[in-house]
Amino acid sequence: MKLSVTRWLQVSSLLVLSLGISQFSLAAELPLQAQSIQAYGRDATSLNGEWKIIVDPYENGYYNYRYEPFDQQENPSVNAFFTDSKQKTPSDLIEYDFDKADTLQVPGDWNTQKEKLYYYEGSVWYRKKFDAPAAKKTDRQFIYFGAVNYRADVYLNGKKLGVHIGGFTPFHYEVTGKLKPKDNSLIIKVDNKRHADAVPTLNTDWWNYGGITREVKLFNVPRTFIRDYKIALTSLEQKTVTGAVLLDGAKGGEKIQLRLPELNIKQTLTADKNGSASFSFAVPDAQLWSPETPKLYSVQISSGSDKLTDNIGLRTITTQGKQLLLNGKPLFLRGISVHEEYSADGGGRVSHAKEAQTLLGWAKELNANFVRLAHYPHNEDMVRLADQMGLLVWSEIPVYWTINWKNEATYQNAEAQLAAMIERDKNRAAVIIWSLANETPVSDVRNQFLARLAKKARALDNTRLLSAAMEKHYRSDNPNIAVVEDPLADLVDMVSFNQYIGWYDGLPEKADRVTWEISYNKPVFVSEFGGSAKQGLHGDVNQIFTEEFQENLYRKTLGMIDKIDGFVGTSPWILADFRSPRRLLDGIQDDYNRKGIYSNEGVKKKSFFVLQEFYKRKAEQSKNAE
Ligand code: GCB
Repeated sequence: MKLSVTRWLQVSSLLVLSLGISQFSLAAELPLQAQSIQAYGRDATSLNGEWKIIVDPYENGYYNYRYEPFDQQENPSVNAFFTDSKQKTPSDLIEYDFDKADTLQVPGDWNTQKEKLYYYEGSVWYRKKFDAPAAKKTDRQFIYFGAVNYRADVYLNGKKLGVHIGGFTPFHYEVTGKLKPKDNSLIIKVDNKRHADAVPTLNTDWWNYGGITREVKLFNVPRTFIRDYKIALTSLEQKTVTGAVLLDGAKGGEKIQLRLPELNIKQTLTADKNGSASFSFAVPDAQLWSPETPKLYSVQISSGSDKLTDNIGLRTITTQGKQLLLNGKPLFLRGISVHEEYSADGGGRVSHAKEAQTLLGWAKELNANFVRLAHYPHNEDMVRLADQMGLLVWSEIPVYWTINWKNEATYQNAEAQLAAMIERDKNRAAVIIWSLANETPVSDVRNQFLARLAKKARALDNTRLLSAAMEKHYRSDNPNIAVVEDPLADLVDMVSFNQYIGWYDGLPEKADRVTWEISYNKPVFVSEFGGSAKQGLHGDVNQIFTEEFQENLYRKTLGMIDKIDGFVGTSPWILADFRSPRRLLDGIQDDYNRKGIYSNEGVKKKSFFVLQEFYKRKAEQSKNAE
């Protein structure tokens, strides 16, 4: 994909012409919950901390005994948990009491906070009581959730705000006029049951951590506020920065100030009747963002009494034939795949920035310049830290293995997750690749599903590359020639595939014999390879699960993939051991996928040093080529 400002403007103006709206109005097509709101930099009241919880496997607080949802009845029973009822007289029959209930920390998964919830898949009710923060009469209020896995039914003061589906993306509700000065009751039924039609589906190789896994906050904004903005370097040759700001509550004509002080940019924009204003300016002296110099510029946007600030990197990512180009220069991705799990000391899902920092620090030690954030959008801290630390990012949605391709609701769900991921992270220079799917079996319905998703992704963001982790097969006339051939490869910018020669496919020696035929004129990326080792278990190179076996597998695989024509990098599987219900071998796995080059406690295995050395060499080669 070649990118230029003309192309970007063409797409925007095409939309303006055909839909009569600005590029930002695209979001209006999405379900409300997926509409973007930039909340990271806002002053907010945190609703994190201790929440009351009731574990409710039969969803007794949700359904009556005829299995009808309480929240769809005109006069819901006091035994509907969202009513948060208390006895008024001693004879009242109320069969729950949040005040007497147990507690959990938010953000956090429930599985690792309470032993009895380790394997739990079902509903847990969460309740937080809070006083409304001081606000002006004209202010509007929003409640924002970083992520809840998987379904959240949200109630405020006995009224339903909505339902959100999808465990890894943010959502929010406007609660203007719905808050009381004191003692508000925010109740969420969190349900992490797996479903065949869901995204992800029933079968995954990671732990299904339930709970309010990311932050919850409440913020005030003026009646007309800065809802969203997009800013990117769209022409390397002209050093043009292009973007737009979207005001919510605008009538048109409002002024918006945009500043990048370090670059002496000071612009006054005027919102159109949809609240949107676009801009474009040249930054001839800007230092471009790269892993070696992750320069971020402060961006200040203000309108009326509203103000937002961010730190933004400027760079381009393009391809030319089989080359990947960052700021026009060939790029080799020294990567590692990462799950959003920090399970040292018994923990689980990453819930705080310091854990994200630890994981990314481990990647830096490896000489990595790239992380594949598998297999779902990670928390915003992770991506923002990558921006600061100089780690390029592959971000993906949990369209994993055997999604129900035929179901329109499954498609809509995947699309909403894709849109929410793109909308949240579209201003992060570190993110260079949106990935659509992982190891999905080729079929017509799957191809159509993913083609729709690809189209959507390009409509939402044409400044980044698309990819997907595909699979290989062997040529029928020669078992030593591996081929990547998938209609999906035509839709993406970088041909990526996972392969496990030496683990699920023969012994590591097999890598000495296999050669690769990949006939697309696109960069080639090996999105996974690896094998398991229990840290501290030593033996012969042919003894499975030893560090020596894994080390040898890394040596052999790196030797093999380095010869692939168009090879632009790899993200071996995986940074650290992570929990999976599919890994049941006692004494070795103990609920962990052991393919980490670090143990889950952060101890390096022998394979780490093989990869570290390989990346050191690659970094030197890249430097010498400049
Ligand atoms: C894969 C999957 C990844 C698994 C890994 C494994 O191909 O993409 O999610 O965890 O293999 O360890 O089997």
